[in-house]
Amino acid sequence: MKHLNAVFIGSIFLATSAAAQTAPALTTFSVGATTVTVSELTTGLQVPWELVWGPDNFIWMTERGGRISRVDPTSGQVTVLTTLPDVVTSSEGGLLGMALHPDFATSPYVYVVYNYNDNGYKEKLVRLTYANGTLGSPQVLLGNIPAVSTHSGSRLLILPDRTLLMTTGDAQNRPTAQDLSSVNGKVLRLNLDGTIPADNPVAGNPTYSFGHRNPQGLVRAANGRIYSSEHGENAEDEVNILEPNRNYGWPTVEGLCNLADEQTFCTTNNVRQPIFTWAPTVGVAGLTYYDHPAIPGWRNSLLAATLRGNKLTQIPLDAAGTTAGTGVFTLTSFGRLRALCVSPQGRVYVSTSNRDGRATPGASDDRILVLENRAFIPTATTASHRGQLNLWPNPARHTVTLQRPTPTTSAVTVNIHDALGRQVRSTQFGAGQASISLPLQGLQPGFYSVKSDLGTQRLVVE
Ligand SMILES: [Ca+2]
Repeated sequence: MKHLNAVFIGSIFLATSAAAQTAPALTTFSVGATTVTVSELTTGLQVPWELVWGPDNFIWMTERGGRISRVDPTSGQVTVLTTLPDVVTSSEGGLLGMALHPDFATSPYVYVVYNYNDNGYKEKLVRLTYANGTLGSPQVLLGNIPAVSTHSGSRLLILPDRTLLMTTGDAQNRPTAQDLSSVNGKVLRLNLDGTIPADNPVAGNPTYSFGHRNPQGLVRAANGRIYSSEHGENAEDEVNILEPNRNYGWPTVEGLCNLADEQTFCTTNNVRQPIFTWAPTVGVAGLTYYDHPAIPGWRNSLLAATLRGNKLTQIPLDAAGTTAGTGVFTLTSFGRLRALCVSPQGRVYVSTSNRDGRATPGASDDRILVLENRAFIPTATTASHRGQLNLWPNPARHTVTLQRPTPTTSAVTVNIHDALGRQVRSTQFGAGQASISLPLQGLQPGFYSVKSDLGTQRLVVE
């Protein structure tokens, strides 16, 4: 723990002292009235597959060959944490997605998905433990997943209820996507110890949603909705809103339910159509959500990295998050783009994928690019916005989870007031606690204020 504390104390200093990137601009582009500057953070990488903004304010990165590193977002320096010895790369396979435990200070676990050999090519979900600057103690949470060198899915996302979503591909065995006895072609939902949550859609089954081909983007937005991007075959790539137990149509349906046989299947099976498609396909990979004042024209938007399309797509959302507007394409001169993450300062980090065997790499490939508004000056309002409580779900029905950005150092009271200002609930974070669940039974549907040391936030009870 001593080392971890040192990391976190260091990170607090970094977060408050980090100035704008000073690397030379490679190019700029406009988002409305904002000039976004693109610069290089790190070069000489080998197929960075996942970028995660960590609780230490470093970028945690996987590279497909098996390396996991922390990248300093100011200097770009790469510190290797481990190289997993049993990763087997093959075409699109290797070390893929990663997620960090939300209570990292007390549960220093890193979840990764990778391909390996065991009587054939397989895929597994492994939990690693971070200690003393390295990752070790591998624990397989879900193994022996059928795999081939393509269509392995493998994005990970931990939800505020402490369950883990994991996308899987159809491993080129198309019927598995509709077969609930197969873990392929799914979005799976697991507890953080690998067991199946008691409230999964089908008892004893890890399936959260099905009918997927090769989903490789996964993000939860501030509105509480979960979005996933998915590689189509030829005609259409997709962005879906994931809902429990919904069918996304593959292999009968690709993209929208717009062909005659698709329409029949969609009607019969209540298929959830994508909210956004690229036609023809562009090889959509990483997906993130942007809602920072640094680039106002990107607020409440999804950002998608595309491989074959060689571009970043901004997908604006409506207030409810259920409808996508017209896509805006940018960052078109850096080749294949695979992974991305957003910093609390509103910078977007995007990794190239020009050494994956499907492009002619430049001398500095692969690299992490920084996209930022260098004229943005954080205000007290935006600074406190970063330190808000995360309320999930919101709207909430039975229970709301209150999540702090960092654990408390001493007990902190949280009060909930109704629209007339009357206090209707009170609870406490204990010292060292970052997350609590609050039952909402007995509260009328409507708007409430959640008041804590982190300010006042609105909660909708439905
Ligand atoms: Ca279609």
